[in-house]
Amino acid sequence: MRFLGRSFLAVALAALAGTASAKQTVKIGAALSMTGPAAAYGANQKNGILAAVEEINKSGLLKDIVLEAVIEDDASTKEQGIAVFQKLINRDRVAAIIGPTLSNTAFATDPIAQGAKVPVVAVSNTAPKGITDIGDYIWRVSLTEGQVIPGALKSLEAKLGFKKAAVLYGNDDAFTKAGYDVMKQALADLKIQVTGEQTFAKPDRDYSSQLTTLLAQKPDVLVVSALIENASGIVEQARRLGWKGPIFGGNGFNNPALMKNAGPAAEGVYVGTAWNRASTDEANVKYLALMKARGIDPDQFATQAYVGVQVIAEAIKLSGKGGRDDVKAGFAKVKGLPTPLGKFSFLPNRDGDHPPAIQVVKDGKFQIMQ
Ligand code: 1QQ
Repeated sequence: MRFLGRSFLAVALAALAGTASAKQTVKIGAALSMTGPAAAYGANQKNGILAAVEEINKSGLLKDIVLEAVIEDDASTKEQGIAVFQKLINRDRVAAIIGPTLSNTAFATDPIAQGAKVPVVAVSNTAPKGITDIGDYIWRVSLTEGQVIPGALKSLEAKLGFKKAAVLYGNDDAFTKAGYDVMKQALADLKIQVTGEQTFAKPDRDYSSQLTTLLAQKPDVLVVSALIENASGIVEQARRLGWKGPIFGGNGFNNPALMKNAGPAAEGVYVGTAWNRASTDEANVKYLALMKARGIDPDQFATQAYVGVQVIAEAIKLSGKGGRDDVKAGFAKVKGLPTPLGKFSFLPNRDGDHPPAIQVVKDGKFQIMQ
């Protein structure tokens, strides 16, 4: 009897194990800049992805489908980005790829995914032109500089009343150049006079000659398109040269490394952002609590990466299956999804659509401008 009881238990356990193995694992790849000049973004993006995957698996949203994140380092370079995409596509056979971190890398990697019919979700590429144009497998959660900067500069001009702007931008990166194009057009549309323009390159660490020239032309605002490693140094050196006025940065500035590296010099830096961290929407409040419980103080990049996973999960839910074409078909059906970025939908060109905001560095922290 006792023996029988035991074997009954064994059968019951085996049946349970059988149920467990009926679960299907769907892999989501991510190509993130964990090293190189964009490493400060990648670390935050990884936090967002891991939190979302765990949360979705726990919620039972996808019933028998379990998500698994496969995160690789794109090293902030095109070459490593390509190698990582090939691995995720051919070896890991992921259902979708989040990333790569930089637009500069995406222009090289995304054609590979498009060719292999693997959906990509850009969560931090903001170069307006050319990303989703790569093809119908390329989708984007991150708002472009074109969706954020003109409105942000308009609100700031209304608040601060500037008439003359000096512009500094990186000329060796697809994002910093595209951001500059948007800034230039937005300033022209607002009839703000550009007193001068200067450039730098990613390896540069001394911007004093460019800044000295720009500041001598007596602008009212300094407008900068830079990745974070350059942004912090530019802000710090501008203040050291005596600039007390406002600094307006593009998306590259949306990183707490700005305050960490530039310290008090970062006070009064304004940045257009895709994430209103102060939003009292239920999805944002829940997200903030979740990240707090994980010991993470999220930034915009963590939040966009979190939403990237949410969007993929929603697409799988809407398709009922987790194959590559199921995910792609599901994206087209995502409408008004509640996310920490606000209600999220895709536009007909596969770019993301949700409300932007403006943040300013105050008391060592990003604060949403009301
Ligand atoms: C891009 C960006 C960077 C600031 C992202 C990390 O927006 O490369 O498009």
